[in-house]
Amino acid sequence: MIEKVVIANRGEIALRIQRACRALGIRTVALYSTADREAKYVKLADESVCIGPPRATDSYLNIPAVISAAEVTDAQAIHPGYGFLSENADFAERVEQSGFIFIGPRAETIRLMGDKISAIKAMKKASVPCVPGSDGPVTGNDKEVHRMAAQIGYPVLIKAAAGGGGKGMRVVHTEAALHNAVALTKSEAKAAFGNDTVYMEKYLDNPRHIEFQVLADTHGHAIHLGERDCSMQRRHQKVVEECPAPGLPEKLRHKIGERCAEACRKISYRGAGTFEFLYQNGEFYFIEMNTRVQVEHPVTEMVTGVDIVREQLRIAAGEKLQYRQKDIQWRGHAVECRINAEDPRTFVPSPGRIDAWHPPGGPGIRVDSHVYDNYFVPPYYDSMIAKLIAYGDTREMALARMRIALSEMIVGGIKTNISLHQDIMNDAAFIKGGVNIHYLQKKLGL
Ligand code: MV4
Repeated sequence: MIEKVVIANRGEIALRIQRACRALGIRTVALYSTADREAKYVKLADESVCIGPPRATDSYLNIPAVISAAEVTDAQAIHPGYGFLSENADFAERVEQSGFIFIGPRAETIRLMGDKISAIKAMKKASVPCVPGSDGPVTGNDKEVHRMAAQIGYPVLIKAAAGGGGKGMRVVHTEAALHNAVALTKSEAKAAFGNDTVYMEKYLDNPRHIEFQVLADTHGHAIHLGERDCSMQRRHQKVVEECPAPGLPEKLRHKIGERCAEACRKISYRGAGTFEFLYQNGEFYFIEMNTRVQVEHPVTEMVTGVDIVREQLRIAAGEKLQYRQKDIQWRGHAVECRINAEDPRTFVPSPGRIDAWHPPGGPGIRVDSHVYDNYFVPPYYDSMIAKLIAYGDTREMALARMRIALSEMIVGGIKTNISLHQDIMNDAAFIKGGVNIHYLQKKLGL
């Protein structure tokens, strides 16, 4: 087994990874910026290394500082968590070149999925259903581009190959608007990602966002852990996630999940991963793959009983998956509310000192958080301060527990979005289940 892991992240996920390490008898090295000097995850780690000043570019994104920390502490592996360096193929490559284990897929796989065109190509080849589209970059003269769009059918969506997570997209409704839309999206993509390659897809106007969790080991085994519905989002920031997706036929879960697991086997995927789909009119359309552990992984853990971070560590150590697909069972329902330090109406971040901290508890309640009484929320990073997860035998029971948990939760001294979550948990369409990706923005009147 790996003996010591560097955790190249902060906040709740640093603590979550640390707990998984401890359960496996692995020692931990916490990395921190000077803004996180007092953090709980730093105090609880076996060792800690300061990697720079508050700004992420000077600390959590500083590749030489992270690798040096692994060297000076004599660690064997680096876990990148989510965000920061987690999907940086150059980082993964340099970690392995420096003789450490990168706890994630091979650099080559991260690169394959980072380019959305090559990701779609690989998935199409592996029989994962994709959105009708250009099957490659949009090139050629206007006439050829017009023909392509007519073939796909308007409206079409122009997307940056290096994009993802919402940046670099443009909907086009008519042939007249096509030329300018392609030119504009290209120039935006060039500015944002240093790559002006774009591709075209049929625009789906009212989809749900449903993603499948997979695990793959280095012995050719891959399984899926079913899906999560992440449709409740605002400006590409997820607000509520749940497992399973309300109303999804069980047969369809097994069919799409097995396609994802088979795709993992075909590309020799390693570790945990997520296949992102749009789901509309009973059909799944692959859009992107995430090659990291995700914020919302706990809802899958609650329903399947699989510790996803533990499996990441075991896979990285070269062990075989300890589950076969037939061992995976989905029991009950889990919902996650992302608790952010922000104004619940304007969404403006609200950093500062938390002068009262009363997390909820009781049966079926899980709180993943790095916060403690008198914790100072730094202004430099993401505003998420806790993930509140409620489990129940049924969706109704999970939602009932979530409402009670939200009513118990007290976070003093800063603004939070707890009241927004209370509003969502009492929203008739949400309670019914199956709202689409535009629902929250419409509800908020935006
Ligand atoms: C789409 C789409 C509709 N049709 N692709 C947004 C982020 C990026 N990951 C993909 N995205 C979308 N791709 C087609 N062909 C709508 C979105 C989209 C979206 C997707 C998932 C979650 C939230 C979203 C919010 C707006 C648009």
